[in-house]
Amino acid sequence: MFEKSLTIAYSEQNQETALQVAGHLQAAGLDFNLLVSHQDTPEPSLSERLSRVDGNIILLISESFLKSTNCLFSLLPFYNAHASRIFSIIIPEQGIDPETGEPTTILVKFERVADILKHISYWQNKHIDFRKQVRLMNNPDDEALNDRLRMIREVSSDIGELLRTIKSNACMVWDSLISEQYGSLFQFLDVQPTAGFTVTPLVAEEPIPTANTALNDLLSEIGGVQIPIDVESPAGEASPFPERGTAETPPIPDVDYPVEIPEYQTIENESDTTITPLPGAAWGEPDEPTPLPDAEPMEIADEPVHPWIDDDDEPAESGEALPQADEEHGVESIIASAAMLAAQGSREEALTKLNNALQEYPDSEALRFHYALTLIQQYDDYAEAANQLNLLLQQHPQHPQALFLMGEICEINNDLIRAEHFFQTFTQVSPDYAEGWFRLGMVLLKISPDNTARAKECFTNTLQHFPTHGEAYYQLALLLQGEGQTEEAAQLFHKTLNLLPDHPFAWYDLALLYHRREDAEQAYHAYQRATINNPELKTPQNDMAFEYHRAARSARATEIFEKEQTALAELRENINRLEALLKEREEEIEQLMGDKVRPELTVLITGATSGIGKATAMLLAEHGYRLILTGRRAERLQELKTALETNFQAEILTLQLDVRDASAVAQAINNLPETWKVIDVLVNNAGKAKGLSAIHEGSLHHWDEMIDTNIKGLLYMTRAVSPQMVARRRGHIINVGSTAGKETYLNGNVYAATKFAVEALTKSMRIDLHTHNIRVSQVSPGHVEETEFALVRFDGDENRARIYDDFQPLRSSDVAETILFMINRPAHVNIQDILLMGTQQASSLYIDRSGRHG
Ligand code: NDP
Ligand code: 8X3
Repeated sequence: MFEKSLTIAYSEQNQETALQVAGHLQAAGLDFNLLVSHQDTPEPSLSERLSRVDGNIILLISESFLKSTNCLFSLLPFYNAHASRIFSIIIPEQGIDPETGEPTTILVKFERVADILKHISYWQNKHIDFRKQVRLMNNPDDEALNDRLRMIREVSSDIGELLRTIKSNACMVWDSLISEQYGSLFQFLDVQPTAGFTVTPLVAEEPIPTANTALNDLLSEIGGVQIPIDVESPAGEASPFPERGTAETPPIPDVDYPVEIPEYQTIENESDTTITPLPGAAWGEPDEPTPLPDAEPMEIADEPVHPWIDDDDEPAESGEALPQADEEHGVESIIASAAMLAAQGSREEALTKLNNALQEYPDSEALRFHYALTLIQQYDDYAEAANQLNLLLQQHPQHPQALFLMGEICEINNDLIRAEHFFQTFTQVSPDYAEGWFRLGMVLLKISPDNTARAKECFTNTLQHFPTHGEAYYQLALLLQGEGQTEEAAQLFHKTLNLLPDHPFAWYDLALLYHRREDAEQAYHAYQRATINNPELKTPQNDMAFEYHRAARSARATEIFEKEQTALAELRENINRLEALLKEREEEIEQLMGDKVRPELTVLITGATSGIGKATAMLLAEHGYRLILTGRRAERLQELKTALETNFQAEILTLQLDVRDASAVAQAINNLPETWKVIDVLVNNAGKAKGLSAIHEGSLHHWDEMIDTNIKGLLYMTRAVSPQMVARRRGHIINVGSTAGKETYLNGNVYAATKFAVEALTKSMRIDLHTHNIRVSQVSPGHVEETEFALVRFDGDENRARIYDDFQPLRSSDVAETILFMINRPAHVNIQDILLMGTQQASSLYIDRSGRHG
């Protein structure tokens, strides 16, 4: 029987699924609590409520969950702090297909960069729009609103990282979990279900993608081979999901619209970027409302969601043709088995397999592309993926998939000029692919919000190739609105709403347009639809402004009319500021993206509890690196972690570790939490001198301690960390040597021998690893103060340790800066060794001890 507490947390829209999961777990004999988060109630966020519960947590992740501020606020730090007790289940939910407007089952995806970008963009828009609301209300001191804004802002900046975190921790799609009878969950919880526990696999009209079907979707998108899926045959029982198109879909309230929706006329001549005013664009009479056309079943163009979908399994447009059928077959099966390995969680093996195959078939486009894709999907390693795609594009400059993916990577890195270049080239290579035009348009707007002509052309081209692209209509509508072409903008907002009937911002923009025209009745209807689809748009001030007609019928009509007039005047004034706010939106996005271009490299430093290691940790934290700090003194590690988190908001993991213990080292590295497994830089710093005796008088104990720490400790760490660097073809090892590794001095014997060994190992490692794209460097300082080096050498004798009183040696921060310099050189530069001493030190033997000239 399960004894620990367990909590199932979910968004209120997923009540029904939560109860089904609960039923299953109850049948398995588990005890648990249900914790529901309401979307728009001013209640504490889900993470705050979860922080008060003990034990394991099951998160039910759905589209609604990922759109709820209460569910997501502060979830990322909570997840990072409690990853080991969180199991996420991706659950389906009923929603509306944005393209067809039909009810459908929605399953959240965040496998691909594009999927993650969609969520980032949703939250960025939400943030901007909410901010717009707050400004419109002209009430800067409203604490509740400002709090809400702050929450949305934080979610908008965390969402990408949160999705990556969920993906890389314990997480499963619900129907896969059921197919395997919740095995992974029970294993995670470390419980046995009651004897005879069994759950009937889900039966749906169309299978909801499982991990494997999702993988096959991906493979078919990229033209790869399919992996056989072990599907359980349907048991013939009723599906636990509501049927598509039933009452589960919230009814869309009918709102009458006075505007005839004319057909959008696509622009034939590509150079003509103006939108011709369309016939029938007159504003309708409120008294004779014309119904908003139903979302007719649209002819949906056969538009693939990503450019690497390959309908007919033909080679990609770039003309990929493997020299021989045998080789093609070999490459395909390698890609398939690497994908299988990745799906089973063996991502290192998958990457190694692709990497080895690349040595054999260096010219295979498919291999290199899959290698880049795997680096992104499994390791979030955008930098190396970009290197690989660059190589691919050097050989095949028109490879469409590589161009598109490079565009996405550059956009994520806020390198908008290059993103424009790649999407632009992509549209030349694949001019019929609508999404390429759309993405190019969005990037152009980000680069230059005022220069709208080219963006308009792009959105127009999008619609020529994919006439049901609702977002393209919306973007065009915004551009026209910005130019004062309100009639045309209104038509395009309507067109957007024909395709995306739940688009809250199209409704809201329409409401504002009606408001400007003082058409309060229509404004009110549009406002209603906006708030149904995004309740955060509903505010008391907006209510008052938009509800004029209703209020006019009431007894207090005059009073409210006056207030309304004031509100209207304020609203009009604020609408005039909209242009300026939209500009700020770009700055906001830039700022958000700017945060993401912090180095995001993970550096492991041994011996970080004092001296050079500690100074390096402080400097790197200040520069935004993620740090794994090790040493034997746990208390010091904790103090340092707290200080770095507080002062620099750094991400820190500490490992109490004695580098002399080979099995402890291996275990610590193998058991790193999932989000810390990728180590980009290893700084082998832990080391010491013990004693200063002639060789015939030395302490065997001291000799062992120096050899075990300085040589063997460095070797154990390197052996544990370097294989993943080799697999990823990326990494940097920096060994802390010494001037004592260059020349010996009186009684320095064994310490010098260990540092000579470090130098030999540095050179040797470099020879072994340079063909794997790994940098190996050494820093060789002379005397360094602000360390415990001398105190340790003389067994805590403070008098003997006063060796820096009569000259100015290096400071620990000098060595830290040298290490930072080595790390942040461009990828093609490896600093092999830096020998540095204080100005008053010429060599191990010559030191100007005439006083500190510092
Ligand atoms: P410190 O004594 O200040 O720092 C040494 C660090 O190594 C401490 O954090 C200590 O942490 C850690 N350490 C020692 N033994 C172990 C072990 N068995 N397992 C894990 N960590 C260990 O000296 P420095 O900062 O000066 O020394 C850092 C490196 O710089 C050494 O390799 C040293 O040889 C080298 N160096 C020093 C020079 C100097 O003049 N100071 C000059 C040239 C090179 P804990 O005790 O918590 O485990
Ligand atoms: C420390 C410098 O000169 O004390 O490596 O050996 S020295």
